Amino acid sequence: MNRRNFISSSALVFAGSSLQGLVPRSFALAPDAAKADHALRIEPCTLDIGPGVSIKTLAYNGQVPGPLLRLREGVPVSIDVTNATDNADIVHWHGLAIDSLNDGAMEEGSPMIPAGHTQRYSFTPRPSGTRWYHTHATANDNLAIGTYTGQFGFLLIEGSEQPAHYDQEINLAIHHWEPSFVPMVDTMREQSSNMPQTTGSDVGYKYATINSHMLGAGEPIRVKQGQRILMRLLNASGTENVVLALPGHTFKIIAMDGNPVPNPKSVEVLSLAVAERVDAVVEMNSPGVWILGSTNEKSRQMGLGIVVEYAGKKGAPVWKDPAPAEWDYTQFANTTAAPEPDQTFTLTFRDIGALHGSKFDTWTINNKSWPDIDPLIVQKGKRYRLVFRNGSGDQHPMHLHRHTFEVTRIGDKQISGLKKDVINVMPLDSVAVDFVADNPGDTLMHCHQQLHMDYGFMQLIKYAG
Ligand SMILES: [Cu+2]
Repeated sequence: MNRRNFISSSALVFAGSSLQGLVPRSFALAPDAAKADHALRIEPCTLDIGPGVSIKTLAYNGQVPGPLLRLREGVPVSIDVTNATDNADIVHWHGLAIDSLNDGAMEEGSPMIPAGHTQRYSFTPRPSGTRWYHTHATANDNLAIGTYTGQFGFLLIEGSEQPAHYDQEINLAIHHWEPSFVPMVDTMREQSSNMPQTTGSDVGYKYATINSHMLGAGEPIRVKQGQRILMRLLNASGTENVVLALPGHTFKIIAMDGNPVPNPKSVEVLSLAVAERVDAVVEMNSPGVWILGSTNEKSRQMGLGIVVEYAGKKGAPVWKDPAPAEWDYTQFANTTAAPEPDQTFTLTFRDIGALHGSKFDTWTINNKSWPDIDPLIVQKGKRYRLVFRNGSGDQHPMHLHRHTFEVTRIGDKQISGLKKDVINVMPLDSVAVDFVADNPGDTLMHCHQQLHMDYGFMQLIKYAG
Protein backbone atom coordinates (compact mmCIF):
# COMPACT_ATOMS: atom_id res chain seq x y z
CA MET A 1 0.00 0.00 0.00
CA ASN A 2 1.36 3.42 -0.83
CA ARG A 3 0.86 6.66 1.02
CA ARG A 4 -2.02 7.68 -1.28
CA ASN A 5 -3.97 4.56 -0.37
CA PHE A 6 -3.56 5.40 3.26
CA ILE A 7 -4.83 8.92 2.74
CA SER A 8 -7.86 7.70 0.84
CA SER A 9 -8.39 5.10 3.53
CA SER A 10 -8.59 7.66 6.26
CA ALA A 11 -10.86 9.82 4.10
CA LEU A 12 -13.27 6.89 3.94
CA VAL A 13 -13.08 6.45 7.66
CA PHE A 14 -14.12 10.06 8.14
CA ALA A 15 -16.85 9.68 5.54
CA GLY A 16 -18.10 6.81 7.66
CA SER A 17 -19.15 9.21 10.40
CA SER A 18 -22.15 10.18 8.26
CA LEU A 19 -23.38 6.64 8.77
CA GLN A 20 -23.63 7.14 12.50
CA GLY A 21 -26.56 5.22 13.80
CA LEU A 22 -25.97 2.38 11.36
CA VAL A 23 -22.79 1.28 13.06
CA PRO A 24 -21.89 1.47 16.73
CA ARG A 25 -19.75 4.52 17.34
CA SER A 26 -16.78 2.58 18.56
CA PHE A 27 -16.56 0.73 15.23
CA ALA A 28 -14.75 2.68 12.59
CA LEU A 29 -15.70 1.67 9.08
CA ALA A 30 -13.39 -0.59 7.18
CA PRO A 31 -11.27 1.54 4.86
CA ASP A 32 -12.36 -0.21 1.70
CA ALA A 33 -15.64 -1.44 0.35
CA ALA A 34 -14.22 -4.92 -0.14
CA LYS A 35 -13.97 -7.04 2.96
CA ALA A 36 -10.45 -7.69 4.15
CA ASP A 37 -9.14 -11.26 4.38
CA HIS A 38 -8.66 -10.86 8.12
CA ALA A 39 -9.77 -8.42 10.78
CA LEU A 40 -8.13 -7.59 14.08
CA ARG A 41 -9.57 -5.36 16.74
CA ILE A 42 -7.32 -3.85 19.39
CA GLU A 43 -9.51 -3.72 22.48
CA PRO A 44 -9.43 -3.88 26.27
CA CYS A 45 -9.95 -7.31 27.73
CA THR A 46 -9.77 -9.07 31.07
CA LEU A 47 -7.88 -12.34 31.31
CA ASP A 48 -8.28 -14.86 34.08
CA ILE A 49 -4.74 -16.22 34.06
CA GLY A 50 -4.89 -18.17 37.30
CA PRO A 51 -7.03 -18.78 40.37
CA GLY A 52 -8.14 -15.34 41.54
CA VAL A 53 -5.76 -13.57 39.17
CA SER A 54 -7.41 -11.29 36.64
CA ILE A 55 -5.41 -9.10 34.29
CA LYS A 56 -6.79 -6.07 32.51
CA THR A 57 -4.92 -5.54 29.29
CA LEU A 58 -5.21 -4.74 25.58
CA ALA A 59 -5.39 -7.58 23.10
CA TYR A 60 -6.47 -8.53 19.59
CA ASN A 61 -10.09 -9.70 19.33
CA GLY A 62 -10.31 -10.16 23.08
CA GLN A 63 -7.93 -13.09 23.20
CA VAL A 64 -4.30 -13.78 24.12
CA PRO A 65 -2.52 -14.74 22.00
CA GLY A 66 -4.47 -13.02 19.24
CA PRO A 67 -6.09 -15.05 16.45
CA LEU A 68 -3.72 -17.46 14.74
CA LEU A 69 -3.14 -16.07 11.25
CA ARG A 70 -2.14 -18.70 8.70
CA LEU A 71 -1.11 -17.08 5.44
CA ARG A 72 0.25 -18.49 2.19
CA GLU A 73 3.71 -17.38 1.15
CA GLY A 74 3.46 -15.18 -1.94
CA VAL A 75 -0.34 -14.78 -1.82
CA PRO A 76 -1.35 -11.14 -1.20
CA VAL A 77 -3.39 -10.56 1.92
CA SER A 78 -5.34 -7.69 3.46
CA ILE A 79 -5.84 -7.28 7.19
CA ASP A 80 -8.08 -4.61 8.70
CA VAL A 81 -7.00 -3.46 12.12
CA THR A 82 -9.50 -1.52 14.21
CA ASN A 83 -8.11 0.43 17.10
CA ALA A 84 -10.79 0.42 19.80
CA THR A 85 -8.48 1.89 22.45
CA ASP A 86 -7.80 5.44 23.62
CA ASN A 87 -4.30 5.68 22.16
CA ALA A 88 -2.92 5.54 18.65
CA ASP A 89 -1.45 2.12 17.95
CA ILE A 90 0.26 0.17 15.19
CA VAL A 91 0.77 -3.50 14.25
CA HIS A 92 4.15 -4.86 13.19
CA TRP A 93 4.30 -8.04 11.07
CA HIS A 94 7.46 -9.41 12.57
CA GLY A 95 9.87 -11.32 10.34
CA LEU A 96 8.27 -10.49 6.99
CA ALA A 97 10.06 -8.94 4.02
CA ILE A 98 7.34 -6.39 3.18
CA ASP A 99 7.24 -2.69 2.34
CA SER A 100 7.97 0.02 4.91
CA LEU A 101 4.47 1.54 4.99
CA ASN A 102 2.82 -1.78 5.81
CA ASP A 103 5.60 -3.10 8.04
CA GLY A 104 4.19 -1.35 11.07
CA ALA A 105 6.95 0.82 12.49
CA MET A 106 6.31 4.55 12.60
CA GLU A 107 10.06 5.20 12.37
CA GLU A 108 9.91 3.64 8.86
CA GLY A 109 6.95 5.81 7.89
CA SER A 110 4.13 3.35 8.63
CA PRO A 111 1.16 5.39 9.88
CA MET A 112 -0.18 5.00 13.39
CA ILE A 113 -3.82 3.91 13.63
CA PRO A 114 -5.64 6.73 15.44
CA ALA A 115 -7.91 5.76 18.33
CA GLY A 116 -11.28 4.66 16.99
CA HIS A 117 -10.07 4.12 13.44
CA THR A 118 -9.56 1.17 11.16
CA GLN A 119 -6.59 0.77 8.93
CA ARG A 120 -5.94 -1.78 6.24
CA TYR A 121 -2.57 -3.48 5.95
CA SER A 122 -1.94 -5.05 2.54
CA PHE A 123 1.15 -7.09 1.77
CA THR A 124 2.45 -10.26 0.21
CA PRO A 125 3.69 -12.49 3.02
CA ARG A 126 7.17 -13.93 2.71
CA PRO A 127 9.33 -15.74 3.63
CA SER A 128 7.60 -18.84 4.96
CA GLY A 129 8.01 -19.77 8.60
CA THR A 130 6.94 -18.96 12.15
CA ARG A 131 6.42 -15.19 12.24
CA TRP A 132 4.32 -13.15 14.63
CA TYR A 133 2.50 -9.87 14.90
CA HIS A 134 2.55 -7.41 17.75
CA THR A 135 2.11 -3.77 18.63
CA HIS A 136 4.99 -1.47 17.80
CA ALA A 137 3.75 1.44 19.91
CA THR A 138 6.18 3.34 22.09
CA ALA A 139 5.39 2.85 25.77
CA ASN A 140 7.97 4.96 27.63
CA ASP A 141 6.73 5.10 31.23
CA ASN A 142 3.22 3.82 30.43
CA LEU A 143 3.24 0.14 31.29
CA ALA A 144 -0.38 -0.28 30.12
CA ILE A 145 0.53 -0.05 26.42
CA GLY A 146 3.13 -1.39 23.97
CA THR A 147 4.48 -4.92 24.32
CA TYR A 148 3.63 -4.93 28.03
CA THR A 149 0.07 -5.74 26.87
CA GLY A 150 -1.46 -8.85 25.32
CA GLN A 151 -1.11 -7.46 21.79
CA PHE A 152 0.64 -10.37 20.09
CA GLY A 153 -0.26 -13.37 17.99
CA PHE A 154 1.25 -16.09 15.82
CA LEU A 155 1.58 -15.45 12.09
CA LEU A 156 2.37 -18.67 10.27
CA ILE A 157 3.50 -18.25 6.68
CA GLU A 158 3.08 -21.52 4.85
CA GLY A 159 5.41 -22.23 1.95
CA SER A 160 5.59 -25.05 -0.55
CA GLU A 161 7.98 -27.12 1.54
CA GLN A 162 6.50 -29.76 3.76
CA PRO A 163 7.30 -29.21 7.41
CA ALA A 164 8.88 -31.90 9.54
CA HIS A 165 6.72 -34.92 10.26
CA TYR A 166 4.76 -34.58 13.47
CA ASP A 167 1.56 -35.85 15.10
CA GLN A 168 0.45 -32.66 16.85
CA GLU A 169 1.39 -29.02 16.64
CA ILE A 170 1.22 -26.65 19.58
CA ASN A 171 1.88 -22.93 19.61
CA LEU A 172 3.14 -21.59 22.90
CA ALA A 173 3.52 -17.87 23.56
CA ILE A 174 5.21 -16.58 26.70
CA HIS A 175 4.30 -13.30 28.34
CA HIS A 176 4.84 -11.43 31.60
CA TRP A 177 2.11 -9.45 33.37
CA GLU A 178 1.50 -6.70 35.91
CA PRO A 179 4.67 -4.77 35.20
CA SER A 180 6.04 -2.21 37.59
CA PHE A 181 9.21 -0.20 37.87
CA VAL A 182 11.95 -1.68 40.02
CA PRO A 183 15.56 -0.63 40.61
CA MET A 184 17.94 -1.86 37.91
CA VAL A 185 19.66 -5.08 38.84
CA ASP A 186 22.92 -5.19 37.07
CA THR A 187 25.78 -7.12 38.56
CA MET A 188 28.01 -6.72 35.51
CA ARG A 189 28.29 -3.02 36.11
CA GLU A 190 29.75 -3.46 39.54
CA GLN A 191 32.50 -5.59 38.06
CA SER A 192 33.43 -3.19 35.32
CA SER A 193 34.66 0.24 36.30
CA ASN A 194 34.40 1.71 32.80
CA MET A 195 30.62 1.42 32.82
CA PRO A 196 28.56 4.19 34.35
CA GLN A 197 26.74 3.61 37.59
CA THR A 198 23.15 3.13 36.64
CA THR A 199 20.50 5.29 38.17
CA GLY A 200 17.49 4.23 36.14
CA SER A 201 14.60 1.88 36.62
CA ASP A 202 13.96 -1.54 35.19
CA VAL A 203 10.67 -3.37 34.73
CA GLY A 204 9.66 -6.25 37.00
CA TYR A 205 6.55 -8.44 36.83
CA LYS A 206 4.18 -10.23 39.13
CA TYR A 207 2.98 -13.01 36.84
CA ALA A 208 4.03 -14.98 33.77
CA THR A 209 2.00 -17.15 31.44
CA ILE A 210 2.20 -19.53 28.54
CA ASN A 211 -0.83 -18.92 26.29
CA SER A 212 -2.41 -16.66 28.91
CA HIS A 213 -2.48 -19.20 31.75
CA MET A 214 -0.18 -19.51 34.70
CA LEU A 215 1.44 -22.88 35.33
CA GLY A 216 -1.24 -25.37 36.34
CA ALA A 217 -4.16 -23.02 35.64
CA GLY A 218 -4.91 -23.82 32.01
CA GLU A 219 -5.52 -27.04 30.13
CA PRO A 220 -2.45 -29.25 30.01
CA ILE A 221 -0.78 -30.23 26.76
CA ARG A 222 -2.26 -33.71 26.28
CA VAL A 223 0.03 -36.18 24.55
CA LYS A 224 0.35 -39.89 23.89
CA GLN A 225 3.45 -41.99 24.20
CA GLY A 226 5.34 -42.19 20.91
CA GLN A 227 3.94 -38.95 19.49
CA ARG A 228 6.11 -36.34 17.90
CA ILE A 229 4.94 -32.87 18.89
CA LEU A 230 5.92 -29.80 16.94
CA MET A 231 6.17 -26.93 19.41
CA ARG A 232 6.36 -23.40 18.15
CA LEU A 233 7.61 -21.28 21.03
CA LEU A 234 7.47 -17.50 21.02
CA ASN A 235 8.80 -15.13 23.63
CA ALA A 236 6.23 -12.33 23.52
CA SER A 237 7.42 -10.74 26.75
CA GLY A 238 7.95 -7.00 26.76
CA THR A 239 11.37 -7.20 28.36
CA GLU A 240 12.23 -10.63 29.80
CA ASN A 241 14.44 -13.27 28.23
CA VAL A 242 13.51 -16.80 29.32
CA VAL A 243 15.14 -20.24 29.62
CA LEU A 244 12.92 -23.33 29.37
CA ALA A 245 13.13 -27.08 29.89
CA LEU A 246 10.85 -30.12 29.85
CA PRO A 247 12.30 -32.74 32.21
CA GLY A 248 12.70 -36.18 30.68
CA HIS A 249 12.54 -34.80 27.14
CA THR A 250 14.64 -32.94 24.63
CA PHE A 251 13.76 -30.24 22.14
CA LYS A 252 15.01 -30.98 18.65
CA ILE A 253 15.41 -27.48 17.29
CA ILE A 254 14.56 -27.42 13.61
CA ALA A 255 13.96 -23.70 13.05
CA MET A 256 14.86 -20.42 14.70
CA ASP A 257 12.79 -17.29 14.15
CA GLY A 258 10.91 -19.43 11.63
CA ASN A 259 13.89 -20.30 9.45
CA PRO A 260 15.13 -23.91 9.19
CA VAL A 261 18.50 -24.27 10.92
CA PRO A 262 21.39 -25.85 9.00
CA ASN A 263 22.16 -28.24 11.84
CA PRO A 264 19.05 -29.39 13.74
CA LYS A 265 20.06 -30.53 17.21
CA SER A 266 18.44 -31.79 20.38
CA VAL A 267 18.87 -29.79 23.55
CA GLU A 268 17.53 -30.14 27.08
CA VAL A 269 17.39 -26.43 27.74
CA LEU A 270 16.39 -23.69 25.36
CA SER A 271 16.81 -19.96 25.60
CA LEU A 272 14.36 -17.54 24.10
CA ALA A 273 15.20 -13.86 24.14
CA VAL A 274 12.44 -11.31 23.71
CA ALA A 275 10.80 -11.70 20.25
CA GLU A 276 12.66 -14.90 19.37
CA ARG A 277 10.87 -18.03 18.13
CA VAL A 278 11.95 -21.64 18.12
CA ASP A 279 10.32 -24.55 16.27
CA ALA A 280 11.18 -27.73 18.14
CA VAL A 281 10.11 -31.35 17.74
CA VAL A 282 9.64 -33.13 21.06
CA GLU A 283 9.37 -36.94 21.09
CA MET A 284 7.01 -38.11 23.76
CA ASN A 285 8.93 -41.05 25.14
CA SER A 286 8.89 -40.44 28.87
CA PRO A 287 5.36 -41.12 30.19
CA GLY A 288 4.22 -39.08 33.14
CA VAL A 289 2.92 -35.65 34.08
CA TRP A 290 5.60 -33.01 33.61
CA ILE A 291 6.19 -29.29 33.80
CA LEU A 292 7.40 -27.56 30.68
CA GLY A 293 8.63 -24.37 32.25
CA SER A 294 11.26 -21.87 33.19
CA THR A 295 14.47 -23.30 34.63
CA ASN A 296 14.23 -20.51 37.19
CA GLU A 297 12.17 -21.51 40.22
CA LYS A 298 10.95 -18.00 40.95
CA SER A 299 9.74 -17.66 37.36
CA ARG A 300 7.82 -20.94 37.60
CA GLN A 301 6.21 -19.65 40.79
CA MET A 302 5.19 -16.55 38.84
CA GLY A 303 3.47 -18.92 36.44
CA LEU A 304 5.98 -19.50 33.66
CA GLY A 305 5.16 -23.06 32.69
CA ILE A 306 2.56 -25.46 31.34
CA VAL A 307 1.73 -29.04 32.30
CA VAL A 308 2.41 -31.85 29.81
CA GLU A 309 0.20 -34.83 30.52
CA TYR A 310 0.50 -38.26 28.94
CA ALA A 311 -2.74 -40.14 28.29
CA GLY A 312 -3.61 -42.31 31.27
CA LYS A 313 -1.14 -40.61 33.62
CA LYS A 314 -2.26 -38.74 36.71
CA GLY A 315 -0.68 -36.95 39.63
CA ALA A 316 1.14 -33.77 40.47
CA PRO A 317 3.27 -32.47 37.61
CA VAL A 318 6.97 -33.14 38.05
CA TRP A 319 9.82 -30.69 37.67
CA LYS A 320 13.49 -31.67 37.68
CA ASP A 321 16.30 -29.19 37.29
CA PRO A 322 18.28 -29.85 34.11
CA ALA A 323 22.07 -29.89 34.09
CA PRO A 324 23.28 -26.29 33.82
CA ALA A 325 23.83 -25.43 30.18
CA GLU A 326 25.11 -22.37 28.36
CA TRP A 327 22.97 -21.35 25.44
CA ASP A 328 24.98 -21.70 22.27
CA TYR A 329 23.53 -20.50 18.96
CA THR A 330 26.55 -21.80 17.07
CA GLN A 331 25.63 -25.48 17.54
CA PHE A 332 22.73 -25.05 15.09
CA ALA A 333 24.87 -23.35 12.41
CA ASN A 334 27.47 -24.39 9.86
CA THR A 335 31.04 -24.12 11.11
CA THR A 336 32.26 -22.68 7.81
CA ALA A 337 32.70 -18.92 7.56
CA ALA A 338 30.14 -16.85 5.67
CA PRO A 339 31.13 -14.93 2.51
CA GLU A 340 32.79 -11.56 3.09
CA PRO A 341 30.39 -8.61 3.05
CA ASP A 342 30.70 -5.58 0.80
CA GLN A 343 30.76 -3.33 3.84
CA THR A 344 30.83 -3.64 7.62
CA PHE A 345 29.11 -1.38 10.18
CA THR A 346 30.48 -1.71 13.69
CA LEU A 347 27.91 -0.69 16.28
CA THR A 348 28.79 -0.33 19.96
CA PHE A 349 25.97 -0.30 22.51
CA ARG A 350 26.21 1.55 25.79
CA ASP A 351 24.04 2.49 28.70
CA ILE A 352 24.90 6.10 29.53
CA GLY A 353 22.72 6.24 32.63
CA ALA A 354 19.65 8.32 33.39
CA LEU A 355 19.95 11.80 31.92
CA HIS A 356 18.44 15.09 33.06
CA GLY A 357 16.51 13.65 35.95
CA SER A 358 14.91 10.90 33.83
CA LYS A 359 13.75 7.76 35.60
CA PHE A 360 15.28 5.65 32.85
CA ASP A 361 18.70 4.97 31.44
CA THR A 362 19.46 6.16 27.94
CA TRP A 363 20.92 3.70 25.44
CA THR A 364 23.38 4.62 22.73
CA ILE A 365 24.61 3.11 19.47
CA ASN A 366 28.07 4.53 18.71
CA ASN A 367 27.35 7.23 21.29
CA LYS A 368 24.12 8.39 19.63
CA SER A 369 20.52 7.83 20.66
CA TRP A 370 17.29 7.70 18.69
CA PRO A 371 16.05 10.07 17.31
CA ASP A 372 19.37 11.97 17.17
CA ILE A 373 21.19 9.31 15.22
CA ASP A 374 22.14 9.21 11.55
CA PRO A 375 20.88 6.28 9.48
CA LEU A 376 23.14 3.61 8.06
CA ILE A 377 23.11 3.94 4.27
CA VAL A 378 23.03 0.82 2.12
CA GLN A 379 22.87 0.11 -1.59
CA LYS A 380 20.46 -2.34 -3.12
CA GLY A 381 21.97 -5.75 -3.86
CA LYS A 382 24.99 -5.42 -1.57
CA ARG A 383 25.81 -7.57 1.42
CA TYR A 384 26.33 -5.81 4.74
CA ARG A 385 27.74 -6.94 8.04
CA LEU A 386 26.47 -5.47 11.29
CA VAL A 387 28.91 -6.02 14.15
CA PHE A 388 27.03 -5.64 17.42
CA ARG A 389 29.38 -4.84 20.32
CA ASN A 390 27.62 -4.89 23.63
CA GLY A 391 29.40 -2.50 25.99
CA SER A 392 26.73 -2.86 28.65
CA GLY A 393 25.83 -5.27 31.39
CA ASP A 394 22.43 -6.17 29.92
CA GLN A 395 21.40 -8.62 27.24
CA HIS A 396 20.06 -7.09 24.04
CA PRO A 397 17.79 -8.98 21.63
CA MET A 398 18.60 -7.06 18.44
CA HIS A 399 15.92 -7.07 15.76
CA LEU A 400 16.20 -6.09 12.11
CA HIS A 401 12.96 -5.24 10.33
CA ARG A 402 12.01 -6.27 6.77
CA HIS A 403 15.11 -8.44 6.25
CA THR A 404 16.37 -11.79 7.46
CA PHE A 405 19.99 -11.81 8.55
CA GLU A 406 22.58 -14.56 8.64
CA VAL A 407 24.47 -14.90 11.91
CA THR A 408 28.14 -14.93 10.95
CA ARG A 409 29.96 -14.69 14.26
CA ILE A 410 29.21 -15.19 17.96
CA GLY A 411 32.12 -14.05 20.11
CA ASP A 412 35.20 -15.53 18.42
CA LYS A 413 33.34 -18.25 16.57
CA GLN A 414 32.66 -17.81 12.87
CA ILE A 415 29.55 -19.54 11.59
CA SER A 416 27.16 -19.47 8.63
CA GLY A 417 23.71 -20.57 7.53
CA LEU A 418 21.83 -19.56 10.70
CA LYS A 419 19.08 -17.19 9.49
CA LYS A 420 17.25 -15.08 12.04
CA ASP A 421 15.61 -11.73 12.62
CA VAL A 422 16.46 -11.39 16.32
CA ILE A 423 19.81 -12.16 17.94
CA ASN A 424 20.46 -11.87 21.64
CA VAL A 425 23.78 -10.16 22.37
CA MET A 426 25.11 -11.11 25.79
CA PRO A 427 26.81 -8.58 28.11
CA LEU A 428 30.20 -7.44 26.83
CA ASP A 429 29.92 -9.92 23.94
CA SER A 430 30.16 -9.25 20.24
CA VAL A 431 28.05 -10.75 17.46
CA ALA A 432 28.11 -10.26 13.69
CA VAL A 433 25.13 -10.63 11.37
CA ASP A 434 25.03 -10.19 7.59
CA PHE A 435 22.11 -9.13 5.46
CA VAL A 436 21.60 -8.53 1.77
CA ALA A 437 20.01 -5.18 1.01
CA ASP A 438 17.24 -6.70 -1.11
CA ASN A 439 14.13 -4.89 0.14
CA PRO A 440 14.38 -1.13 -0.51
CA GLY A 441 12.68 1.16 1.95
CA ASP A 442 13.40 2.49 5.40
CA THR A 443 14.33 -0.32 7.77
CA LEU A 444 14.39 -0.18 11.54
CA MET A 445 17.00 -1.92 13.64
CA HIS A 446 16.50 -1.92 17.40
CA CYS A 447 16.75 -3.72 20.67
CA HIS A 448 13.44 -5.52 21.21
CA GLN A 449 13.50 -4.95 24.97
CA GLN A 450 10.70 -2.37 25.20
CA LEU A 451 12.41 -0.20 27.81
CA HIS A 452 15.62 -0.12 25.79
CA MET A 453 14.00 0.69 22.44
CA ASP A 454 11.89 3.41 24.06
CA TYR A 455 14.99 5.11 25.45
CA GLY A 456 17.21 5.49 22.45
CA PHE A 457 18.14 1.98 21.29
CA MET A 458 17.08 2.28 17.63
CA GLN A 459 18.61 3.18 14.31
CA LEU A 460 17.29 3.38 10.75
CA ILE A 461 18.85 1.78 7.71
CA LYS A 462 18.16 3.71 4.52
CA TYR A 463 18.69 2.71 0.92
CA ALA A 464 20.80 5.12 -1.15
CA GLY A 465 19.21 6.81 -4.15
CU1 LIG B 1 18.40 -3.88 24.87
